[in-house]
Amino acid sequence: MKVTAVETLPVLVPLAGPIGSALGQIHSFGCILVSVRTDAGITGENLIFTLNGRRTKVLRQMVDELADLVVGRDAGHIADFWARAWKDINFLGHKGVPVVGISALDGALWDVLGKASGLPLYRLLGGAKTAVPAYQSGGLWLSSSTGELVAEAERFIAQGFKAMKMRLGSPDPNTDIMRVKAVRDAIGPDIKLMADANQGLNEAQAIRLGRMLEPFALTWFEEPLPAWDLEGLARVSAALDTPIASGETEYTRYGFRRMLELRSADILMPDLQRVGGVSEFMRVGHMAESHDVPVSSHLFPETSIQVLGALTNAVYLEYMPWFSKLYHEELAFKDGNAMVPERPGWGFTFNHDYVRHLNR
Ligand code: SMN
Ligand code: MG
Repeated sequence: MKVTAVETLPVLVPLAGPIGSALGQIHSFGCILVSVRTDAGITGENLIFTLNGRRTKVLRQMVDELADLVVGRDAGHIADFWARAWKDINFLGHKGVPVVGISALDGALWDVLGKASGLPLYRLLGGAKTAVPAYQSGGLWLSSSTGELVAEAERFIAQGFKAMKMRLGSPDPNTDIMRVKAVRDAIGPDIKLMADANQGLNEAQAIRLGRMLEPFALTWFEEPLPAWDLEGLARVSAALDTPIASGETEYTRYGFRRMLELRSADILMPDLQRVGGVSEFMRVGHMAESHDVPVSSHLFPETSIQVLGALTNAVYLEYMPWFSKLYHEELAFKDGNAMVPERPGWGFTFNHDYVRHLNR
């Protein structure tokens, strides 16, 4: 089966209302829908994006410019594509947009393989579990008042979630603590709670806030420091009892290898579009396994669930509803777990009736 074409379609996916995090305000997502077509009539799909549609065009250009590495080639030679692409991007660099381009094509090729074999990716990748604990991440933003946080947390429990994540980054750390306390008091001790600082702190602030957070039994304290400060992150991890989760802004096996060597984090959370696609997520997942380090996912719940379903050390799926309308299918949940789809490939296909109505 040969690849015949790569198509890229830009769409702007709106949010119902703006939300706030330490990364700034978010009102929409500039998405590139990627389709890899083959001479067997099978099409593999994938999605990459930037916040608020800013600089999304460079992502599209990157995928388009990598297309010549797959067109005319065997669609099943994914590792070969990856290795050739890695060499090819050397001049631009092995992080950032070039890696996002590789991720996009890698994931679409895996989707082709799954559809061609009639198997969901988690089975093709080895098959570890049929359900993954999920946490609701689509709320508890910095832009919500404490009252809104409590109401939202209660709504998440009513939806069936047994874990949820809130954002940190109030100008006064005491405000963060007051907000965490309000949510913990509302959800009780049995619901898991994570908190994400989105790289907004320095080392001293992170250790101080982390110590103040210890009584609230967080499942993890996420991205306390800027993504590049892996040594500082290791010191924060060592100073706190609360587990540190990080890695959503890290690239490839080389970035995660360094995190593992330094013991930067207790939980790694690769992002499918930054890590290097399905191939590299699995390499990182297995490398983490060899260090007895658990992994979670970052965004992209519809696709990430297939890689988590193939890793015995996968602990949580981040559930974020941002892109759910782009697909025909919906994630299914049971007892707070997301069920790994048994449909071929990703098990999720773009709904072009919806996509058609979105702005470009
Ligand atoms: C996050 C990522 C991207 C945009 C907003 C918030 C956050 C998360 O870091 O982990 O979901
Ligand atoms: Mg995060």
